[in-house]
Amino acid sequence: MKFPPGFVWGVATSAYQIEGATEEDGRGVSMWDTFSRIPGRVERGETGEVACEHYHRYREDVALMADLGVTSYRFSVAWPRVQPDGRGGPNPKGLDFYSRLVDTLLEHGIDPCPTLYHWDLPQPLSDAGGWLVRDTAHRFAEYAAVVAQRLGDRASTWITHNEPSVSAFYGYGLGRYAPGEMRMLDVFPVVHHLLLSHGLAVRAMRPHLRGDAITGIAHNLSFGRPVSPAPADSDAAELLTALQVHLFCDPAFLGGYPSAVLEHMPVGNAVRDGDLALLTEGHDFLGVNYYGPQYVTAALPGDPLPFRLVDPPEGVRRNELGIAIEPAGLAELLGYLRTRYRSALPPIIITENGTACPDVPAPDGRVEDHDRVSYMDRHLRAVRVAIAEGSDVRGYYVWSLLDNFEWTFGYSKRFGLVHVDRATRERIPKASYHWYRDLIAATR
Ligand code: GCO
Repeated sequence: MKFPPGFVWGVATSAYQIEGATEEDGRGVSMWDTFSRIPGRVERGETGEVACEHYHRYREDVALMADLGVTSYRFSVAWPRVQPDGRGGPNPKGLDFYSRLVDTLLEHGIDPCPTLYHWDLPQPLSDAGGWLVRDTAHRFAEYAAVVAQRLGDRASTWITHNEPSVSAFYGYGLGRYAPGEMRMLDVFPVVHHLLLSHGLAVRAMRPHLRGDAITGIAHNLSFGRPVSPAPADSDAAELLTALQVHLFCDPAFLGGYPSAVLEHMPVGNAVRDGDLALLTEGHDFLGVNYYGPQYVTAALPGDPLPFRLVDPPEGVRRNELGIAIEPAGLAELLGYLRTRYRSALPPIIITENGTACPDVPAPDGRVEDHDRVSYMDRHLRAVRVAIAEGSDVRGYYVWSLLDNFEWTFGYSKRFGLVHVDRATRERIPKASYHWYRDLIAATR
């Protein structure tokens, strides 16, 4: 497989999913610490308290990445480590950790790609209303400036938010993720404050960033797919696509919110004068997290949403989380973005792509995850197709380096290229790790 010169090969992780050490070195409490302790929220009552012990084993993990040959590492910074209360003077020990991590990466020739927010809002800010309140966007900008001040001399690719749509819909709409609110589609203020906070953060970070620094958001973008060709199902699928793609990308690339989507969401008075200009700022690239499409049918009477999320139909392959596996959907999505946003669309970085497999080690300790190899191979071929058709894709990050805390699934689902033993945290590279290493070596 050939890729454009300078193509970035990476792996991605997030703080709460791997770090552990949640009570060390002055880290504050995040809304995920709180949420995961509520009985029934996470399988087997698991939490991120220990996770992969990455906070203490980061050198070993960077060595694994160096062997793998990745050119970049996408990690997230835990806001509560940097500002335990979500505001005010920084906690030096928290910042030191990320500074050491960045230095270690650079020693191995790996570019650090920090993400500032992967869902772990400091608890005091969540208690004060979280992303429902505008003040959180200003607090985020202040936090972003603190991190940029410390890491901005060494990191050049910056992501503010990971998947604002998951923050909004899973966190505040469906109650599946922290903070667990069930407002259904009544989450427009959350969406707006998240997107607004990107513009505010980029403005606050700029003075501290290197001249060659680029900034963007990682959105999870996927299509709604109708389970049947019936018009009501197609309409439902179109609405879901609009909620996932248009609602989050139109403000940046078309200069405003999609009015058809807003008919389904109470807008209130969240948008103030000057906000729309801020929404278009700081998009040097678009981060695309792609796993697979979401199947839907028309809503039934009494449903809380204007569509019904359903499992993929018979015959569609799915991963351990039940997500449909459709590599061609990635090329289709990239084409859709080209057509919808034309010259306003910046270069794209695939900031996450990966799958969960059973991954049971054989008696000799090897993990032969051939399904993951096939998943990555087919998705990278889809990226090639999109590039040939005109997409400007600059890089690809596998989700994830390590088996980790998979949110409400706890540790029961494995996404890693590296197997992590749940009792000893011993790391064992899987077959997919070796495959990815060979691929990177062959393409460089
Ligand atoms: C996401 C998150 C990851 C998940 C992954 C698998 O993109 O949803 O970045 O934290 O672990 O997506 O569900």
